[in-house]
Order: sequence, then C-alpha cells, then structure tokens
Amino acid sequence: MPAAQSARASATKTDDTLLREVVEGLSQVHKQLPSKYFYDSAGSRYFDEICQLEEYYPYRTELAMLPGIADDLSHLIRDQRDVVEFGAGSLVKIRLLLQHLPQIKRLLPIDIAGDHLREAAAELRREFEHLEIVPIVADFTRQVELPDRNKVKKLGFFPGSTIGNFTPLQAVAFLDRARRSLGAGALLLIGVDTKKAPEILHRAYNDKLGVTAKFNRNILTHINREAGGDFDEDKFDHYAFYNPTQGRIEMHLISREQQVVTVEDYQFAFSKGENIHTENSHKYTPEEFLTLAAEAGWRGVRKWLDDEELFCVHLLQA
Ligand code: AVJ
Repeated sequence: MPAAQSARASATKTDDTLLREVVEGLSQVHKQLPSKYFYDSAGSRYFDEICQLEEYYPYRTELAMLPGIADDLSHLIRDQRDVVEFGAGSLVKIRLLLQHLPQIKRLLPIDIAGDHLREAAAELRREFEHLEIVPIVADFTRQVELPDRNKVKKLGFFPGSTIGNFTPLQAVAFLDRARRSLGAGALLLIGVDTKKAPEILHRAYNDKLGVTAKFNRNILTHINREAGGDFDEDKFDHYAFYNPTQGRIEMHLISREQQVVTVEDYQFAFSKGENIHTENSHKYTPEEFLTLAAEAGWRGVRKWLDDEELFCVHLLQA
C-alpha cells in the first residue's frame, strides 16, 4: 500500500491524533467523527459560504449585534487586555470588536486549520498595524497554554455558538478549562444559539444550495488526505435534523449502499442506510446557558439578545 506508507512516513503528531480519533469514532457501534475535522482549508471555506446563506441566521444575527456589543464593552472594560479567540476561522467578527476597543493590544487567535489561520492573520495585520497578532494553531478541545497568563488580563472570545458542538457535559469541561487558561480576572464573550421553532433550525442546516451538505461530506475528503482513507463522498448523503429532546441539531452522513471503507490499515463496513454522526449543534435558552456556565465557575455580567431572540451573546466573568 504505497500511498498509505508515504502518508504514515510524513505523518506529524497531529496527523496521528487525527487517525487515532477517526479510527476510534468509526469503531463505535454508532459510528461518529469529531466535528473539528470539518475544518481543513476547504472546510473552513465551505463554512464561510454557509455564513453567507440566507437560511443560516446565526452568523448574520450575531454579526449585526457585535458593533453595539463592542460599544457597550468599551465602557465595561477599562484595563488593557489580550483577546483570545477560540476557533478564530477567518477572523471577520474580531474586526468589529477591535474597531471599538483600542485597549486591546494583542490578539491570540486559536484555530485547528493552520494554513487558513495564518492567511487570515496576515490579512488582519495589514488592517490593524499596531495590533500584535500571535496565531496559535491548536485544538481547543484540549488544554491550550497561553502567554502571560495572570500577567496580562484576558478577554476570551468564542463567537458563533461553536460551544454548541460540545455536549452540555463537554461544554462545562471546556468552559472550566478556558477559565483556567485565561487566568485571573478573565472575561469571556460567548455567542450561543437559542432554542426556537424547529422549522427555522431545520432550514439553517438544510440549505437549498446544498452548501451544508458539501461541508458535511468534506470531512470524508479531509480524512482521506490526512489519514490515508478511501471514502467516496458521493456514496454518503447529508442528513440533518433537530432533536428537541436533546435540544440540538444533529448532522449525519448516511451510506447510500453497502460498502467497505479503508482508513490506513483499518477497514470499516457500512450497511446501506448506516449513519456516521458528524456534528451536534446544541441550542440553549439564555437561562440554560448561564446555569451551565455557573457550573464551570463563570457568572453572567451581561447578555445581548437580538429582537427576534434568534441568538444570544453573553459576557461572563471568572
Ligand atoms: C460553527 C459549530 C457554530 O453548529 O451551526 C454550520 C457549524 N454546521 N452548519 C453550527 C455548522 C452546519 C456551526 N458552528
């Protein structure tokens, strides 16, 4: 198997983690894949495309709220701060904060898609010449060491309701970890998608143009490249639905036929109609979220809701 051999020879530590997690997920009785592996460069671009869709209300709703929030923050935050963005992506939202908050001298954007992050950081540097930008290529589902912890106070920024990818239990663990790594006196500005009519939710994850379907399937191509797999994207259908009992959108890939897929030296059998669970996107009422945050040692300072109550941004204090 020459292709797999060379993939292994050039495998970095991160690639080993990916292979291990992929094999572990596909070995479960109910097959699953970690949603962080949506985000290679292509996946990050697909996500940007999703954000431009009429159906995908979370992005534009939060984006429209941010200038007002930034203005309020400029009165609430007086001291110098580093901003730490979790899952920074294309660094679009942070611009709206930076424009209103001159007390931010340094930005520490964290993202798992390294090339995409470095390009976005280079572009941001041209716009904010006096801002120090230190891109951190890391998986924030694990502990991330930040520079000058407890020395320079931190404002964490976790927009887009990415917190929803975690189960409530994982979300508490993440919030607890984030509180520790942000250090003494930390603040966290976090965007959380609210519970709402299931038709609105359903449309947001089943867009007419099929961009979400492409985004979902791309996880297979990413795995093929990084872990020596032979998935055929065309043999899997996108399936997304709202599960009201769990309060979450679930995304799955459904095998169109009986097939065997190879990932490095491992083989995985799929029956026709068998699913891979690729993503959860949990929705919380503002009260539910504050209860969760409290379990992780954060208290709510302020919250902002849009008029239609489609999206909520919380400011938390450690
Ligand atoms: C980036 C995790 C917030 O859950 O809405 C968009 C990802 N998945 N469409 C979300 C996503 C399908 C998005 N998050």
